[in-house]
Amino acid sequence: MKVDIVSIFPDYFAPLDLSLIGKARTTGTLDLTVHDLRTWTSDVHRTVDDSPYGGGPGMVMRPEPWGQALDAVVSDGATLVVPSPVGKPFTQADAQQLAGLDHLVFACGRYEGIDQRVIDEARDRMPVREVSLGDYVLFGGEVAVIVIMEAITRLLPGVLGNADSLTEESHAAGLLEAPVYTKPLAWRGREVPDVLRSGDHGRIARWRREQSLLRTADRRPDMYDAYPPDLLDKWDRKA
Ligand code: 6GU
Repeated sequence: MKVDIVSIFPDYFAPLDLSLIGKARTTGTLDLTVHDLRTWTSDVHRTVDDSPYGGGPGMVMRPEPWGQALDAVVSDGATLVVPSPVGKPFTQADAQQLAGLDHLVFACGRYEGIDQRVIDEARDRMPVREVSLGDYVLFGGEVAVIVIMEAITRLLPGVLGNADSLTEESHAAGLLEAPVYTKPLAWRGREVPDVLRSGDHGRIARWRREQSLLRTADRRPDMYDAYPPDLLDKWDRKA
């Protein structure tokens, strides 16, 4: 997969050299380039922002550098992703869809956002996804792009060592996962639940399923209510 990120703070993306994203880049699974938006300014101050038409606080990103940047990095078949607090909520389903594409371009806005005409013009030329991470406001799209790239990269073929992780995850989709434990058996007076040491794989699966349902009902009633009833079995109805 090819990825281009355009930002006025390229240094924000240093973490993308690390860990499994770094490895995906080294092995060639991920071809990722970070671009400085100011590359596409022409004035001596390399200006990217100006005051909003209609008044109000803050600054808006001017369209000219963005137009030139997108002209330079967008290919035929690219999808533009614009992280924004006014975007649609970014979900695991979005991560799966984006992970199946050949070329993603991320446009990182700062200040009060990017001049709307940039997004409107891009929509005439390519698929555009404005996505939000949640109902809070960040300084800019940079950290959101790192989050989105983590969600996508772990879905790329060969990135996760244990293919079972993704299979189990999709099996449990729509519910929160059960709690997990490792050694030692007893720690600060707390023991690992007996069932997990029983060796009874049926009982263990049933216990995890019940914990998932209880956790989801308690912490994410919205998710619990949206869970498709046909995915509940006769045992689940007790939870
Ligand atoms: Cl994707 N961007 C910004 N700037 N703020 C956000 C966000 C994204 N998601 C939640 N808040």
